[in-house]
Amino acid sequence: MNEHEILDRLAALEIETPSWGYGNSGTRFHVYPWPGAARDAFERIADAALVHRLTGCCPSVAVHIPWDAVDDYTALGRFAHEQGVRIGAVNPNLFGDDAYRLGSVCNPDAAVREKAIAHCLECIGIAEEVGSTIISLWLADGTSYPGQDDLRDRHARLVESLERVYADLPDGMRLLLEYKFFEPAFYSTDLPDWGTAALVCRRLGPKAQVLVDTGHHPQGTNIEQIVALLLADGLLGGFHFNNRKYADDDLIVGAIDPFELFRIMCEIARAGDGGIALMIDQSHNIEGKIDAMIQSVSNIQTAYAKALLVDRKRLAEAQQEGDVLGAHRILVEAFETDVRPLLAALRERLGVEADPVEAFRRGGYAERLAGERGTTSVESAYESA
Ligand code: RM4
Ligand code: MN
Ligand code: MN
Repeated sequence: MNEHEILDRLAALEIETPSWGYGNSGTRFHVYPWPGAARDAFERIADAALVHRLTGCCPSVAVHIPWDAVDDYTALGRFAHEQGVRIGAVNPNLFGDDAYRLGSVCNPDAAVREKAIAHCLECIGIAEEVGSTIISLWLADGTSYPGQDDLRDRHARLVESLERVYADLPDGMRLLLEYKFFEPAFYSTDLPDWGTAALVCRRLGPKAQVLVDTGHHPQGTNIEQIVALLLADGLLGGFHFNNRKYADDDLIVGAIDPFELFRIMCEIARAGDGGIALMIDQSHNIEGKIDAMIQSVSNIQTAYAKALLVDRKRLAEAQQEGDVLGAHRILVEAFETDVRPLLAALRERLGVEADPVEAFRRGGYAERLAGERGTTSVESAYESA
């Protein structure tokens, strides 16, 4: 690929940001309020729009319902549009309600399952209203003790419930199923891994695809291989970027392991553009929200630029010849390339500043937002919504 083609591919990269990344969040120990953090759905969308203005590549924002619930979704969609962004994935929240103690769509109580299904159907309606084509589902369902519930029955309830949701999807809308191996359940999780998610998607049909989140795997998992296999089977619907050291830490993308991010982007780059909903799913507990988000965007672009630089022809030859070290060196050569000039050229083309994090920091945005919104104390991670 020549530099022009690489720039075209880079310019086509779109990264969604999550509304919940702009509000206060914390650990289960404490939430430290951030001055100027967004307080409602409109402010969260406004912050996402600011990230888009500074980066030129984040034109959509994911919403979580009911965290982002409003009376008038058409107005919310219009507000996003006026701000220069659109509403992306609609995420039904199936864990933030007392009824879900034993699960949502897998709950042994049929009435709770009905409630969960009804919420998903409501979210499909919201997605239609705001012009979104993605319902993104992560379940907190699982059990914490052996014997607590029947594992096969739970799986059957899962499929049965999701079949109802799937049947309601209008043409052009996709259902993304996000798996996670543990937490909040600690013994079994109903959608624990990509294989289970893929099996369920196969049962549902072509509008259901798997969503991979970096932090949702056991230590040492080869995430890029999962991405590669799902792509090969047309089953990768979305990817949530973040970074982790221990579990689902939701740290700034590429902060801990930029080489892993590069390896994942190599698979995404190989697949070509389009089709995969790429989103940042991180939460900021001790750092500012907006510059952390921009840093993540920038780290993804860096990794993608390096991935596009991989000399695929030479790599394929080395692989074919069985040149183990040679092939490895070709990959690492791309990773070690300084892509800052390339990104500067990209940003010039996108009409944004060469260093968007610096542009945010120097632009007085944080001070203005802190002045307008003040500092809101919150009691728990999700009460900011
Ligand atoms: C989950 C998962 C989902 C996100 C929630 C807030 O761990 O990553 O994508 O919607 O957190
Ligand atoms: Mn996620
Ligand atoms: Mn997560």
